[in-house]
This record gives sequence, C-alpha cells and structure tokens, in this order.
Amino acid sequence: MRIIAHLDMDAFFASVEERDRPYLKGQPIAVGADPQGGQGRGVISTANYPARAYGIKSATPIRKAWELSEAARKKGLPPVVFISSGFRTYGAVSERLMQVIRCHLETTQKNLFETNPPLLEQVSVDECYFDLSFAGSFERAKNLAEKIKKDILQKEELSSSVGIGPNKLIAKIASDFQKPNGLTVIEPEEVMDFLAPLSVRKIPGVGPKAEEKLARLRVRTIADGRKLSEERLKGILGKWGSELYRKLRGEDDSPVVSEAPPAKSIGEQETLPEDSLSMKVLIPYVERQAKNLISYMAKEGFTAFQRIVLTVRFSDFETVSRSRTLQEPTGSAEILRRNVTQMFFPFLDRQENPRKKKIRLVGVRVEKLS
Ligand code: TTP
Ligand code: MG
Repeated sequence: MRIIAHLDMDAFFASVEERDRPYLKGQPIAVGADPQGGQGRGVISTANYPARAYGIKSATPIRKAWELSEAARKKGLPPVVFISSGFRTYGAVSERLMQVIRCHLETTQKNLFETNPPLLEQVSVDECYFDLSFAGSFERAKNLAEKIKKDILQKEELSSSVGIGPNKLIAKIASDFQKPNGLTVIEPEEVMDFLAPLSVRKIPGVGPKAEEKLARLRVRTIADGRKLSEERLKGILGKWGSELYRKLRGEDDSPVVSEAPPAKSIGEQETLPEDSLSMKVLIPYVERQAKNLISYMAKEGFTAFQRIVLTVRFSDFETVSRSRTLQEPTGSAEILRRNVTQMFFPFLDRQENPRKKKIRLVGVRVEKLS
C-alpha cells in the first residue's frame, strides 16, 4: 500500500516576513512589488491570510492590491503592510524546512528497521512530497505528519498544511483542502467521494483554458467531468485528456523522486529589518547565525567544518564575501563564532567599508564539511 504526503507552507513568503518582524504579527501583509503609493508596477508574490480577506493574493497587480488596502483602511480596517521581496531569498528557510522533514523520516524509518534512504521530493520553494508507505497505516502516517508540522512550527515558527493520500495527486489536493494549518488524510476508499464535489481546477494541470473548454460542456466539478468518456476528453484536450480521465478518478502512479543529496555546505543569510552600521545590532545577527549553523550541521550528520564564508550586502546592494580556511577541521561553535566576528569587524570600519555604508544583509556559510 502506498501512502504519500504533500506538505505546503502557508502563505510562505509573507509568513517568513511576519515571523521576522514580530511587530507585524496579525497584520495584513503582502510581499511583492513596491506599491509606490498606488503607482507601482508588478504583482504580489503572496499575501498572508488577513490580506487575502481583502481580496489580495498571488499575482494580484500591485495597484489593485493598493486599492483594496485603501478601501479596507477607509472602512476602519488595518491597511496592508507591503513588503518588497527585493533581494531577500527564502531559500535558506526552505532548505531548513526540508531538512526538518528529512530528519523525521530518517529517524522514524531507522526505528522501523527500514534501511532505504527517505523518499523526499521538493517541488517548489515551499512544498514537497514524501513517501510514508513505511508507516504501514494511514493512522501512523497521520501521526508522523502531525509531528513534522509541530516541529516546523517550533523550529521555524511557520505553519504548514499537509495532505496524505494513496498517491501524489490526492496528497496534493488534500494539502490544499484545509489551509492554513491543515492536515487532511484521504484513504483509498474515500478518494472518489472526496474529489467529486471539487472544482476541476483543483486537478493540477487544469488551468483557465482547460477549465473554459470543460465549462462549455457544463463540466464544473470533478463529478461532472466523470460523465465524459475518455474519448470525449481526448477530443477536447488531446493526449492529456486520457490522463485527466484517470485523474478525475483519483488515479496517479507517478513516483516520489528524491533529489540529489544536499551540497556539502550549509549557510544562512538574513536581511536585517533595517539597514544598520551598529555593532550592537549586527554582531548578534552573525553570532546567532554561527550558532544556528552548528546545529544544522549536526542535524545533517556533519561534525566538522574547515572553511567559513561571510557575506555582507550593503544598502546599495553591493555584495562582498570573505572566506577563511582553518588549519584543521573543527566542530566548535566557539571557534566559528570567534572567526566570524573577527571577519565581520572590518566591515564596520574603514578597512572594508571606507564610505561607511550601512549593511543590509549578513550571511554566514560553513564549507568543507565532514
Ligand atoms: P504557494 O504555496 O502557491 O503560496 P503560499 O505559500 O504563499 O500560500 P498558500 O498558503 O496558499 O500555500 O507559493 C509559495 C511561495 O511562492 C509564495 O509564498 C510566494 C511564491 N509565489 C510567487 O512569488 N508568485 C506566485 O504567483 C505564487 C503562486 C507563489
Ligand atoms: Mg504555500
């Protein structure tokens, strides 16, 4: 019996920004282009759930988002906080999330004397599939997913939604079913009824065009779609019609494909809430990153590093990296902290920063891991 899970982070970019700026907690937030007081160009990358209540979501034009925010403000509701995604990368957070999941799978599998490496497939910055067949029952798979969700919340202060089903298709649709912070389990005998009332758009691959073609045949729900023969679907949608015929019945045998093992370097970078040149503000950042790296290293099964890379981005986006190779590998948090702060100080004075530019982002990476 196959048991497949799909995990997708809730309002990912916006949740990361909200987490990193505690004073924004609970406020409507949209991440994306700069609204420039209603004159901005571009679109929203994502919005958190309070901002979605105003009608703002991924791909909403920034001007439209601004109007919706203004309309809310006039009603006495809090206006949207617009955050420019700019140069911020969410990759480091994403990597850590995947690592948390991988670690749970490894530990549980080991306890069950399962020796194969975990099957974990990351499909975008905030979502992945993983194979939980080893759990042996949907009940146990659900318990494990609950643990993973809890651990992500605890370690990263981010909420996620998980779907569990007999294949990737069902897992994916189920993870979206009770967002945010959802956990939906669909057992094989529930598949047909679960899908029936949902819009055909819920099937990955059915976009606006296919939706329109199907709507012309009065097909709106998956149950409606099942009334069409495979031949008919092929006639409308070409070869893909056959695939859709099976998907409407919840059938999908695509495998979970594990990616290559992670590179042997671990790093973290953070954009500061505000550009700064204050030692008091900056040093705690690099120190915390150094500390985090030691624990991520341990989680990935490494005990030592030999090379340290420090990255600094100034307020004008000039980005500089400096590296240092130690005489021998070490796993010491104190040695890392000391080296990183030593490497950082020149950026605060004339040596590396003659024009006294403020610093926007700091990052630390350890390499040559063993
Ligand atoms: P999604 O998982 O599609 O969206 P989400 O995590 O923001 O919200 P949900 O709770 O509905 O899952 O995408 C993940 C991230 O990818 C999202 O936070 C921002 C980015 N993204 C874009 O930049 N542009 C887009 O059009 C979409 C859909 C996502
Ligand atoms: Mg998401």
